[in-house]
Amino acid sequence: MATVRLTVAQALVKHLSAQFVELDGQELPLFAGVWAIFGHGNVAGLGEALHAARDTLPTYRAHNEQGMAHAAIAYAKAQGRRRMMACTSSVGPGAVNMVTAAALAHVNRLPVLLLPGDTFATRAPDPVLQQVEQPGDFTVSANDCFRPVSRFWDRVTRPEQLMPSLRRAIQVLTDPVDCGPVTLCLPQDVQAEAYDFPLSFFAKTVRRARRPEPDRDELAAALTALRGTSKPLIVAGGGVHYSGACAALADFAARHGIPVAETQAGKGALAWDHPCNVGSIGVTGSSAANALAEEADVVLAVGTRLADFTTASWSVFGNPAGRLVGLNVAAFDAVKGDALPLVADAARGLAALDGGLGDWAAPTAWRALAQERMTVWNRVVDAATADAGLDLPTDAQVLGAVNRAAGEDGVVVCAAGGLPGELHKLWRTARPGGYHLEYGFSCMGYEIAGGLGVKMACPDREIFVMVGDGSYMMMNSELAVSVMMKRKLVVVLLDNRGYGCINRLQNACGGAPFNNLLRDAHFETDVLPTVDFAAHLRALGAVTEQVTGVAALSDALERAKSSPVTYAIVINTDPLPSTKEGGAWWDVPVPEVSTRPEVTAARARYVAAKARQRR
Ligand SMILES: Cc1ncc(C[n+]2csc(CCOP(=O)(O)OP(=O)(O)O)c2C)c(N)n1
Ligand SMILES: [Mg+2]
Repeated sequence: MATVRLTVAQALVKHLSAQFVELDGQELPLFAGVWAIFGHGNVAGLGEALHAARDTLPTYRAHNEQGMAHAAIAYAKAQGRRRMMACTSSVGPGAVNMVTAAALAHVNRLPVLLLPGDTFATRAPDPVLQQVEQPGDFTVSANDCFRPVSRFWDRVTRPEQLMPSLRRAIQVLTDPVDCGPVTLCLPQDVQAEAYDFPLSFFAKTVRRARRPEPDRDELAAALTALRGTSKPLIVAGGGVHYSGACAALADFAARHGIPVAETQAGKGALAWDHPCNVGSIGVTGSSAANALAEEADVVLAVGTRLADFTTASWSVFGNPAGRLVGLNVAAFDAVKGDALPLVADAARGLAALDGGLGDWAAPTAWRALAQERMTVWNRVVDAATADAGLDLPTDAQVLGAVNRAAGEDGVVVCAAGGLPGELHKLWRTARPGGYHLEYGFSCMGYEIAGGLGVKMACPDREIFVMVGDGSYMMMNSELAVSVMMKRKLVVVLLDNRGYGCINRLQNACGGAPFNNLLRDAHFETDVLPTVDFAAHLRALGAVTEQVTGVAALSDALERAKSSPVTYAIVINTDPLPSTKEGGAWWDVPVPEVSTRPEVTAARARYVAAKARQRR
């Protein structure tokens, strides 16, 4: 057997470099790069290997391990999970900084290869700097924190373990069902250890996405359910995008006259003005989609996790005789809500349903009702997103200006705060990929780092990162990376001086204004200090301006678009209003007893709403 003597780190890098993916007839490297922050746990081993391979597998330097992992995850999402990145950290704090990002990737079913350094396999110098010593179990290290948030986890304690471990890692990362974060922990001594690896381990491999076909019996049952319906509704989730099924879904819906509602991850599957698009569904849904969901007798859920924001905590589907059909590549998701499962790739499943339905179409009255309701909703969107000339505009008015500036090709990126709800309701997406929301984990601090990853995946599209003051404060350091790497972002920072959405939620639950807006938090200065976000953004390297009002914002956005470099605009907004129209209940338990009458009243509303929850 022909072999080559390499360190574990060198073999790992060589194996990753040999992985390719076929995309639109083109062969491209599966791994677009490796994000790295070095420390003693990876600089000598992996650092040396990455340096040698830097022409084929580029290494990128970040400022925060969580941030770099966000960038990698956003890259994979924007690539429809077809291409991805790896992230390497040192042992200890650098490693556990990536745990939050691992959880984010796990929730969103997005591939990322995490390569945290680990403490010595030999244990010779223990305890090493940054080692978490577990007196009762010497096999435990800080990296065990990744176990519950990894789809595959391993620790490579001997060189030859690398081979089965990496093969499984790549399988998970490229598997439509298992897809999620993979953590391979690399003890720092093992990284540097050499072994005679078989040459076959480094043979070029080209992968194509696996597309499971539906089972014949499941398909028959789904077709029976659909043919018997008079009020069908499709819920489009992220799986539609990952399957590349957006155009197929648009055609399917049009041919069979079925209205389509979109989840956060699914938004943009159909153009906003496609005749079948009835907007978003759920807690942050359009009045049109939610009213249709209330009546629908069959809901075809395509590629969705059916998270609580989509199902309004299982209160949005109101028809007692209604039935879900779960078209999903993962059986785990396909059976949620007691659905009739149709386990398949979304595109293949839709094609099979299309063939089986023939020229069956939903009754015209139902289609007309959907369009009428959508006309009403479109007027709501127009009104909510129009400039009202306020010095402290609403989030909706700000996003209206950004949406107009973004045009058909711009991409909006966001993750947490009041914005995701407003964006889900109101943003008009012209084509797939234009709406990039991380709303599975809704992780504050994803926005800027995520925007960077999206820009790396879509260099020709203008990226509009919309971020609240709170989320910006949580993590902003990768902005400097976007400047350094000339990956231009347009950042719009909405400063409402606090956690506006949680303040509103607190209020809705009867709580006193407390610890959310900065003015309601503990401070000991005579005057509440303000944060100069424009100065901060400028310090990180962005061309920055502060504007007042939406008209000035629109002008600034034009300057931002013509800028070759990362451009940030700070605008003060009103923390209190949000779009009242549309939306649905969200299960957030209110205290059963309280001395506050507002809480008691909110509890009564809660109990009434809870009664509508489907069990
Ligand atoms: C990492 C993280 N911590 C806490 C939360 C809970 N949370 C959700 S939104 C939010 C406030 C966000 O503030 P900001 O970005 O200013 O947006 P706003 O609510 O003001 O629109 C908080 C604390 C979260 N989603 N993520
Ligand atoms: Mg805020």
